[in-house]
Amino acid sequence: MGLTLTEKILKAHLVDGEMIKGQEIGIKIDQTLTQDATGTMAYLEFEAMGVPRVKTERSVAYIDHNTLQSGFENADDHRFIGSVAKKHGIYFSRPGNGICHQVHLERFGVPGKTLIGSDSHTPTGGGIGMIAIGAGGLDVAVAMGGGAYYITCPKVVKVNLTGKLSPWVAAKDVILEVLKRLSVKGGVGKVIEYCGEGVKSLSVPERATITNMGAELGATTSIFPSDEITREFLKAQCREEVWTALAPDEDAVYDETLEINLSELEPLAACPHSPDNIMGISEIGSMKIDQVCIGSCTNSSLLDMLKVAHILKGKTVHPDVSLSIAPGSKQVLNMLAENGALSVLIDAGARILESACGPCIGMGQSPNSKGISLRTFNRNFEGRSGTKDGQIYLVSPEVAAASAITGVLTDPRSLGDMPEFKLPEVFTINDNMIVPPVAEADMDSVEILRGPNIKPFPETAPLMDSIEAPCSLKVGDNITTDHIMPAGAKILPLRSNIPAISQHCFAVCDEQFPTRAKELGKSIIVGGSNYGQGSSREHAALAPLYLGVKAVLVKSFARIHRANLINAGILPLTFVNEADYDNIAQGDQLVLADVRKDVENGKSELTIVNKTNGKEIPVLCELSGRTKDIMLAGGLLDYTRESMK
Ligand code: MIC
Ligand code: SF4
Repeated sequence: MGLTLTEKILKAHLVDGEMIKGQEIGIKIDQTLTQDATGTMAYLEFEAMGVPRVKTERSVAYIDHNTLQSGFENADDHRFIGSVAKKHGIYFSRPGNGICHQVHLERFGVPGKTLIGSDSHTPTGGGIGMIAIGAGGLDVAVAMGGGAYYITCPKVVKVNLTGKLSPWVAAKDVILEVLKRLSVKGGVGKVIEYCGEGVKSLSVPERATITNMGAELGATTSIFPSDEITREFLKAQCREEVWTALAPDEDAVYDETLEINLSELEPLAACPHSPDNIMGISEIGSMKIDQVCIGSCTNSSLLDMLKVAHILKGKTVHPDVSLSIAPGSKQVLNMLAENGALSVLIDAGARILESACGPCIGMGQSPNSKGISLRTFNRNFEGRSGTKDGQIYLVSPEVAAASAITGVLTDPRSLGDMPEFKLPEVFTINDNMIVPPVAEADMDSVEILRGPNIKPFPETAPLMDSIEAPCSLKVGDNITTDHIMPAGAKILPLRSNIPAISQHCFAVCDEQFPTRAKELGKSIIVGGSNYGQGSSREHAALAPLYLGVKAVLVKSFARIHRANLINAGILPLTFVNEADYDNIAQGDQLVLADVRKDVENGKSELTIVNKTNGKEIPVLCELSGRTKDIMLAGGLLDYTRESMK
């Protein structure tokens, strides 16, 4: 029986377990990446493990998220990460060099290699045939130390692409179509593999847009084959030597298949407040807009920017619209400057932002009250833009640019003929903002620079014998990590200070939660399905840990967040009968008797007694050998320390 491309790469990296779908496997990790908002914590964890030099083939630390320096905190974090990188064998991409995923694709990614990153959009690397997965900071720290990375052996979904995109229809519309069909939880436990004739018509940046936003499906990752188009891209980046041809076997067997005829697609938008709330641009109609933001790791490549410049050429941004543009990397910005496209953008009235995440993570450019904002980004969760009642629509750069001129949502197909946009034969290469680490022999000469905002990892404790605690919070379905641990310009500077950032935990849902949870001492959170979707931020587990949360009981979890809870020593539980969700109210006193003994014995069906209403609620506690030991030890850090003894 032939193998899918996913299975081939996973098999070649398998170091623990068997390739049986649904079972836990450990894979060797070739490359890691971190960004600054998750990086400080990841490097504190790496330091705590006591490994002197990273054991991966390539590890890179990027500064791209917290680049708004309205106080000393972010700048201190940058210095800390830079010094750790220099000492421990990690390449350091300085602020200004670009968004981690864009730069990694350009300068470091290698087809067929495994990459984990402390950012959920790490699957961007799937655009050149990598198995690239988003993970919590602790998992990345362990991988840097040479440890395996554990995932559930995924099902593989084939997306069979046929036809060719029509003029002004974009790669963004492909992934929005997949989201429309599969929803934000449709990818959980799966890898999305793109195949078929249509693949050949998509350039690497287009493929990367699709794999990047596969994160919004909840998928483990997404991947394209590595073919001649991949070779041309790497050659243009002067890295042809890392190319290898990679494809699934002819007779590969897939768990599911999705057919997409590219020729039939039309421009789409993800409407507020979920990336799977999809409508056609023509269906929404010519809605008046207030803001347009172009950029983010989904749509900030040179190709995207050239299309935008073509549309804006000789025009002026509509008087009622604010247009911001953040090119994805220094390479992109530099090439726009060299070929004159930058002055086209400036001429049209675009507000040019530095090459960083910026508005995507609420670092500036929050829209006006009730403002309608078109963004080429990947997430439109409520409040993420920094304006609680902002109405965010996710669209392609083509739709964004066309609408910025007219002031209303505009179908770019009304622009007439589309010229052919081609990638350059050679990109402008200048890696002067990537600092290599010092040689191992010199590492003692590097001083680690710590700022006063950098506080240690919160205290952990081994799993308790029994948990008797009230339900401190009850929430509904599709709770994102942006609900649990909001980001934005005001809160992000606290990422290295768990006691301080915890004060904002669940601020979007219930501002009283942090005080209440702290007063209760220990508590349990109850939620609906797809709990913890979205980002990889382990702060969404570390803040509840600090606030005394011992267990989270939900209908279902998103992958990375569940792993982060286990890594933080918080018990992840699911309802056996979803209807029991109604049998718990906020404030009810819950008892999970003898839980430590049950976990030790590998018992997965446990019972929670609701002492307030007398109901007995069966719950699942699905932990494998390794995750069981992590829970018993009180989290991954304690487990790793113990296993290193
Ligand atoms: C995001 O897009 O939500 C982020 C900010 O990049 C996060 C990481 C973080 O919270 O630091 C992600 O996607 O993992
Ligand atoms: Fe940065 Fe936004 Fe991409 Fe997250 S989704 S890495 S915040 S650009």
